Amino acid sequence: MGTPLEEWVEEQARLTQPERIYWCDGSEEEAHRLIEIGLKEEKLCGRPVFHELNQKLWPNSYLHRSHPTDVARTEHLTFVCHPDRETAGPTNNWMDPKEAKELLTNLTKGCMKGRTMYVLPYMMGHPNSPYARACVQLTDSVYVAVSMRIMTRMGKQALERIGNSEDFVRGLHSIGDLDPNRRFIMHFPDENLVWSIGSGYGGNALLGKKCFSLRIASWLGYHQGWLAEHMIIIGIEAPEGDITYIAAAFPSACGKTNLAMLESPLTGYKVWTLGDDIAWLNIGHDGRLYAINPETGFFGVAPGTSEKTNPNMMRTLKAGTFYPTLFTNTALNVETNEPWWDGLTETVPSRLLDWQGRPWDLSFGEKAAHPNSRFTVSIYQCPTLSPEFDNPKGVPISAIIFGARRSATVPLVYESFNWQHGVFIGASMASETTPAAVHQVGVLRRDPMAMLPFCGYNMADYFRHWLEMGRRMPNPPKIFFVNWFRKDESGEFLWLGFSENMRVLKWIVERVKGKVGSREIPVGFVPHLEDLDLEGLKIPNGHLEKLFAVNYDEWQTELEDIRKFFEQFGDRLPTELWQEYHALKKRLERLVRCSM
Ligand code: SAT
Ligand code: MN
Repeated sequence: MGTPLEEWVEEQARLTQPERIYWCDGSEEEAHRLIEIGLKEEKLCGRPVFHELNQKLWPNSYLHRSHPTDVARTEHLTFVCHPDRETAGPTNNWMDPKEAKELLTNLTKGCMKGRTMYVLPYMMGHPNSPYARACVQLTDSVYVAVSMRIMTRMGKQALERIGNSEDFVRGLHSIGDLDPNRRFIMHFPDENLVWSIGSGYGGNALLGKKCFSLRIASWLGYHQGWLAEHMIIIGIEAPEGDITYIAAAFPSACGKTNLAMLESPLTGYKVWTLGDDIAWLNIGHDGRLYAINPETGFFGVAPGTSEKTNPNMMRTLKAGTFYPTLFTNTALNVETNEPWWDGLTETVPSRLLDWQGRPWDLSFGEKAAHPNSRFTVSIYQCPTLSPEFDNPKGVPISAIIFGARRSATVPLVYESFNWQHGVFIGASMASETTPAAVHQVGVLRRDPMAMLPFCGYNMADYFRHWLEMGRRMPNPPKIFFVNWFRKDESGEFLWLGFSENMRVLKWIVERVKGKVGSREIPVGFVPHLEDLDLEGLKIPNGHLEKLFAVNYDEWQTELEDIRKFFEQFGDRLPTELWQEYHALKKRLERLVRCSM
């Protein structure tokens, strides 16, 4: 008899029938070996899994091209398999666990024939952290194995932690035949199990990420009194030297990574990076909210990343040493053997291969790099990495920011009146969709707390859990909302965005410290314009007013849409959210009466 882990691996091997089983130890030698396998042995769509990039300019960097249908998360193929549909809620795809397992078993039978099964033991969170979890993923993709070593703490420590116990999170992954009709990402929250077949794409295949650290972990957090959130974690150092920690939730591909690594244009301010995607939030003994980032890497959107927009990410990407850096579905500059994407350089290189490896020119009508092309890179290479990153306790959070991509309606920044109102703001938020998932891009959809695709249970219960968390904290973090994306009538962005977002962060920090006042408008508290540090900026006349304008008609449409969204939860929706809804409605009505 082996350990529960060994037995589980054997059982999965009997089902998937790999030619060999490779237990990964997370060492550097092994990383080289895995890259070699990807360069020379393992193939995807008839070509090697990795292409070696210019090692002088991009040390330890490799390009990976995915199957052309496998370029983003597939929300319609993602299921949360609770025993009953109600627990999954109206916003998740649901399948009965027994039925789901039957379906998956059929698809998985013999799927690794002739292939290698990689056994990846890894920790989400620092091994010394009381909040960390030990996990094991099985996969037949060397690309996934290398990615997981970048994104998680992989190797011996996880194995030691698991030892003889049954207590580890299980992930079974196979790229299958990459047929989108046989692609499923299934979660079994009560068993700490994720089963994913038919995709090698990040969010579908790196099972420690969205699948475990958000969908399953949110369910664990619901029962255990903590939160698993789609949030960046940053520390903002003020000129006095003190650091304010902030967690901020934005939907995928709305600039989380850029915000997490922002280079401050304001003298004396510095942003420290702790995470760009996922935060686990626990209430500490002192009653404050502490955040850890369970990951150790960035899986970021390449297009738009440049020396101008995110110099710290460019440094991170070029610092490959101990960990390799992967580029997925970017274009390739044939002359220099470098990765390329829109925005990287001012001029388009003369000879490019597109993301599928085809010679590209402007007449193609499609971008050379896929709009959701990505890099996978270790956080330890980030020059702004916070010295607190490996602190097992995490960092105390003073402010929570929700943010979305809204071309109209929503102000640049506002603060909630209190925790309950802040939960309403998060629960009712909406954002224009991006290429991070397979769906129509640019459509407005409700995306509460940026968790719509990632909450592993009924969102009505999730909102109640948020309200409850607030009640347990004597001084909960202040809650803010930001929108960098508001446009004027001609479709031009009203705000500069990128590093200039620091000016908004500064106001938020000063609010937290009680250093500045605010002005009440129907949706919340906004800055007195003179409190926003805009020194050195040339903002066209009238733009600031437009950034904070509250348009009654637009908010009526907004209220209507929120009502419809809330109604689908029926009686399960906490009454507090309806109270906040009606209070907002009243405040907006008062606004029209006053202006009449
Ligand atoms: O889900 S991924 O991790 O692939 C990226 C995202 O959409 O946030
Ligand atoms: Mn994300």
